[in-house]
Amino acid sequence: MEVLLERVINGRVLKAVHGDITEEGTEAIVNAANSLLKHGGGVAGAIVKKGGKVIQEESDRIVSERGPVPVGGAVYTTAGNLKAKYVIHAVGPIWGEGDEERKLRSAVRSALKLADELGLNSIALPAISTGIFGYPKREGVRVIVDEVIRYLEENPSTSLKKIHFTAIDGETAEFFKEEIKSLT
Ligand code: AR6
Repeated sequence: MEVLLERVINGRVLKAVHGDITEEGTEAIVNAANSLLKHGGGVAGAIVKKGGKVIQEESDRIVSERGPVPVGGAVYTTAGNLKAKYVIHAVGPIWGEGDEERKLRSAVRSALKLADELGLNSIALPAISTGIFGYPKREGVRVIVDEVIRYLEENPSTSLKKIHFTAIDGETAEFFKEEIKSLT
């Protein structure tokens, strides 16, 4: 885990982190999930592999009780063996399905809202949709960081004090760094 950049914006600490999100010590980590919460590859696969099958079991229960999670929505489970207390499963769009930016913004916002409802102090987000779901990386990162900033501006009483943008691949981590650096 390497912190590439750290900045304080509006009293909130934002960090660009190069590393595995399953190693994060934040209270919640966000998963880049699909609507059925079938955690296959990418971030989702890593979370279930390291966190244990309880995460998939809780996810299955949620979908069987409430139905699929809509694109742009988020739900949470416990985090099994991970350091985090919660996994917030956010469903981003698949590139090509249409209206992708709005849906990606909505997925980010849904995750932050849930974190607030849980009263959490810290959260780590991956570059939702920019892996298996094919959202162009540079653009996806811009949208994710921008939506977090908007959320913080619109919700000054948020419990969130620390937000990590965590990417396992160097290129995406650099994009997060550049985006945070460019914030005014
Ligand atoms: N830590 C941090 N970042 C990671 C990690 C990790 N352990 N693993 C991958 N990334 P993806 P999506 C980066 O594919 O595009 C799954 O099958 C990766 O390099 O995890 O939203 C789900 O079940 C990329 O930049 O998410 C869904 O079906 C970013 O995280 C589908 O994939 C997101 O990549 C979701 O696809």
